[in-house]
Amino acid sequence: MSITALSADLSLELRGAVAIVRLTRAAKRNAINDGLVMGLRQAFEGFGPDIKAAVIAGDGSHFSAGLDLSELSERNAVEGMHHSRMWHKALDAVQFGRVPVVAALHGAVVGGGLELACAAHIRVADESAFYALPEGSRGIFVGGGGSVRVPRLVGVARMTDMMLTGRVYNAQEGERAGFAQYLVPAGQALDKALELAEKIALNTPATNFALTHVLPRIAEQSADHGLMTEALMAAIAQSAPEAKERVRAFLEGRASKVQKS
Ligand code: 1HE
Repeated sequence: MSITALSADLSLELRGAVAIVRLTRAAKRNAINDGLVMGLRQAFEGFGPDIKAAVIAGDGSHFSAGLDLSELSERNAVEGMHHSRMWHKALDAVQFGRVPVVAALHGAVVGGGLELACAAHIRVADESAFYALPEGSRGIFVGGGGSVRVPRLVGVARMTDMMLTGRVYNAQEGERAGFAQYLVPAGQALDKALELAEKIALNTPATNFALTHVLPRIAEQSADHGLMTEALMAAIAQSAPEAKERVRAFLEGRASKVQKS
């Protein structure tokens, strides 16, 4: 186990094949400034083949208060577009990097913090979590990919309502709406996220690639193209020696059965 401070506001901890990326700017509620955006991109682009899954979490009492509003004031329109594109590249590095990412959520998951959470592949929230898009009331719009990722998770109508009215979803409502896939007691999000990441790290690389890179593309394709992409990916995955060994292990009674939960 080793923890490296990537900057004053971001750390990387390696636990076997799982990397934990933590926002460490608790005094500012993990508000995301430009340095943090660039640090996140570097962290997620920097994983080598030994890392098989990642967890993203926030120190202190909130996951993230979103964009650091103190950096917003002096930007003109063109700079604003570059700024948004910088977020897009960083959050694409989270979503389309080498490994599946599990977000461990607690407290405020708002604005750009929610956009970051939505770039992960699985979200685990504890009972303190709440979700909002205060951009609406601040007179701005999402700029970190929220208009693409949030509706895919919870639908256009919910996002529109959140931004028009400032509606806040609590942890239970957020899980029902689809923000989080797991809801756990307060203080347990990181442990649960790690448990899931350790499981994910044992999947074959082809399976994890298919789920993080191919499935979201299939979801954007026409049914005809999607089925063709699925056939290609299925053939690649099943031809891998690890896949053949796993199937053989099941047939020979050496692998676990699917258990009722
Ligand atoms: C901040 C930020 C921030 C806190 N930028 N400094 N996001 C928002 O509109 C959410 C704004 N924040 C909040 O509503 C609240 O801070 C929280 C609900 C998240 C937490 O409340 P609380 O009572 O625990 O903390 P606090 O006392 O409000 O804040 C503690 C410090 O963090 C304080 O600074 P201090 O020097 O006075 O101690 C706050 O100013 C600072 N702080 N949030 C800068 N966001 C890619 S586009 C995305 C667009 C957006 O994300 S817009 C939504 C921005």
